[in-house]
Amino acid sequence: MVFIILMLLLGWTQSQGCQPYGIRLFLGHYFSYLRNSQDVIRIVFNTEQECRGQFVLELMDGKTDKQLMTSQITYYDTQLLNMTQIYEKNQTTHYNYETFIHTFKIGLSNLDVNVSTSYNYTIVSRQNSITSGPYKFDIPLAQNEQKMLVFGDMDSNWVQNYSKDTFNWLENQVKSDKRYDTIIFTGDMAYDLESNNCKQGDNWLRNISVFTNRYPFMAAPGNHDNGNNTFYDFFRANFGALFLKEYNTQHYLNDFFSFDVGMVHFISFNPIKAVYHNDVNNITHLIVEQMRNDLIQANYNREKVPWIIVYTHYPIYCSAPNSDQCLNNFNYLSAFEDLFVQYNVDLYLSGHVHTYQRNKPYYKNNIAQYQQKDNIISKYQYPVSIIEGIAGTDYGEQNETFPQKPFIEIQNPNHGVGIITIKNSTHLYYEHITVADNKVIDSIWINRSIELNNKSKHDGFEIVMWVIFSILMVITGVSIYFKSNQGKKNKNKLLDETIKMVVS
Ligand SMILES: *[C@@H]1O[C@H](CO)[C@@H](O)[C@H](O)[C@H]1NC(C)=O
Ligand SMILES: *[C@@H]1O[C@H](CO)[C@@H](O)[C@H](O)[C@H]1NC(C)=O
Ligand SMILES: *[C@@H]1O[C@H](CO)[C@@H](O)[C@H](O)[C@H]1NC(C)=O
Ligand SMILES: *[C@@H]1O[C@H](CO)[C@@H](O)[C@H](O)[C@H]1NC(C)=O
Ligand SMILES: *[C@@H]1O[C@H](CO)[C@@H](O)[C@H](O)[C@H]1NC(C)=O
Ligand SMILES: *[C@@H]1O[C@H](CO)[C@@H](O)[C@H](O)[C@H]1NC(C)=O
Ligand SMILES: *[C@@H]1O[C@H](CO)[C@@H](O)[C@H](O)[C@H]1NC(C)=O
Ligand SMILES: *[C@@H]1O[C@H](CO)[C@@H](O)[C@H](O)[C@H]1NC(C)=O
Ligand SMILES: *[C@@H]1O[C@H](CO)[C@@H](O)[C@H](O)[C@H]1NC(C)=O
Ligand SMILES: *[C@@H]1O[C@H](CO)[C@@H](O)[C@H](O)[C@H]1NC(C)=O
Ligand SMILES: *[C@@H]1O[C@H](CO)[C@@H](O)[C@H](O)[C@H]1NC(C)=O
Ligand SMILES: CC(=O)N[C@H]1CO[C@H](CO)[C@@H](O)[C@@H]1O
Repeated sequence: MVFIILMLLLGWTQSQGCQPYGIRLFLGHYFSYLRNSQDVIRIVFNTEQECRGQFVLELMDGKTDKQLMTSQITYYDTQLLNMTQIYEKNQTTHYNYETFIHTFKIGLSNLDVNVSTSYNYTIVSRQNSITSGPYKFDIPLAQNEQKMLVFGDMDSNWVQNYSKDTFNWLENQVKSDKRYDTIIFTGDMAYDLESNNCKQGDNWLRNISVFTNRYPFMAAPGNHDNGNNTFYDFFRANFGALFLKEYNTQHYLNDFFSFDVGMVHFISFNPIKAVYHNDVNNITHLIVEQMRNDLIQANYNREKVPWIIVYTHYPIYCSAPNSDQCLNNFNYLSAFEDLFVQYNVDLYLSGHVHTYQRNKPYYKNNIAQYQQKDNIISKYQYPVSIIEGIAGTDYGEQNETFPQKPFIEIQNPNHGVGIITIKNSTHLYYEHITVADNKVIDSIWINRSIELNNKSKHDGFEIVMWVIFSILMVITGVSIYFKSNQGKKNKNKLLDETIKMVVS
């Protein structure tokens, strides 16, 4: 009898411990410059116990309703985030928290985008009766129109229920099968991810699943995401989409990534050291160089991918009282500002200040040239900048209207989210919605029918880049030719390394 109860109990804890939670999608390296066709969509979830290797994904073609496959897809791994161990030797902070993160990557060999870009997926355990799903994802490939959600500064503390309307609004988007190609999250979640022995972050994962199991969640790191040791352990383990391992050094924590969604090249960067003025290890210039190289490539690709949108947690022009960053970010981030102008960035999105705020194009703390007719902005020399930091959080200022500044076009303190619609290669539509009443309270068209800054200005630099690139390609070609006898493994490695060199 006791034995049976024990067995039942064991069975119960095992199946509870293997219940997937925090199901979330990310865009894979197919969308970055690596263009890795083995890594198109990532499906990630957590379990309390290890449950290694015990899941399979069932994929259904959204159009034909046909089951495609039950397999391990192109990549399947289970990784332990052991916060107990990370802080084991820390004198001030101790954790007792472990979670297991399961990642599936789906490649193009498994998805025939010529047939459909909509798929249903179900997570199935091979060892007990657990299934989770069906959920749905869309592959963002459509060339005619893309839509992205933009929001940030959001928790799931239901003390004051400040994010509840946002959760409900997002849940409704999923229920009514609205298509968004991705979520651009402008940083700061859960307040904070590692608080309460990481329970805060763990609950957040469980909570956001209602919309992240449907829309890829591409998060910029915020200051509240950096953890007790400022190493972003929880953030990077759970949300580290498109980070490249080789850049993850002691001081430089993959503070940059970029990807293309349809007609937009998105760039996310983390200038936390610059804006808090404590870049003791001098890493900001590395991010500047990485962004410069990225923007050069993006501009070569501009005919295919005409829009460039930069997002981060930190605004350059904001108006929170007594805020060093609102006063000085145009100085701290001036090297980035220069790049935005030089390489014609169209839109700059951030969070951090808990508001919705749309700014006039500004540069070096001064009004930049642009034209506006009705709500159409054109001939802008500096990106339009928008703060989306009002998804709802118990932490910090609430429902506050900030002092008016000459750069502010409009601000609104009620909880809300932004929607980007890319109409075509010249027209982008941005709207901000307050989630409690689902009303559009601001909208703007961006017309990028601009003459790009005369390229010849940068020709010298670009020619040098091309020469380096060509030499690399020749070296790669020759090396591959000579090494091809040594087997496929070597070849792939070489190619990989070349790609890394070029991308860096
Ligand atoms: C996909 O899942 C949704 C529910 O999430 C369901 O309504 C739909 O019929 C499913 N489609 C296919 C092709 O399985
Ligand atoms: C996590 O780390 C702690 C401390 O080093 C260790 O006792 C524990 O066994 C680890 N957990 C797992 C699942 O490996
Ligand atoms: C994080 O560190 C601070 C001190 O820097 C400490 O006060 C706080 O209790 C720590 N948090 C946790 C969850 O241990
Ligand atoms: C889709 O079609 C294009 C041309 O129409 C072809 O080049 C490509 O290989 C096809 N993709 C797949 C996955 O079949
Ligand atoms: C928050 O929402 C929960 C669940 O709907 C409710 O029980 C609670 O009273 C709400 N709290 C506040 C402060 O409104
Ligand atoms: C220990 O935690 C404190 C904050 O509580 C942090 O400042 C320090 O960097 C941590 N040390 C290590 C080795 O993680
Ligand atoms: C940071 O690095 C850059 C580039 O190597 C160098 O020019 C600069 O002097 C360094 N700054 C500091 C404070 O070390
Ligand atoms: C914020 O203030 C506005 C008007 O002042 C009010 O309508 C709205 O309900 C408030 N929102 C919250 C979350 O308190
Ligand atoms: C792009 O979209 C805008 C707004 O819908 C429209 O006015 C314009 O004609 C379109 N341009 C092209 C080339 O289709
Ligand atoms: C967009 O800008 C171009 C160039 O300034 C102009 O010719 C065109 O009329 C504008 N289109 C709209 C819809 O504003
Ligand atoms: C760009 O620069 C070239 C060479 O310096 C010049 O001939 C051309 O007129 C310039 N074009 C524009 C649009 O300024
Ligand atoms: C929407 C949602 O699932 N909210 C949950 C967030 O997490 C807390 C703690 O687990 C729950 O109490 C909420 O119901």
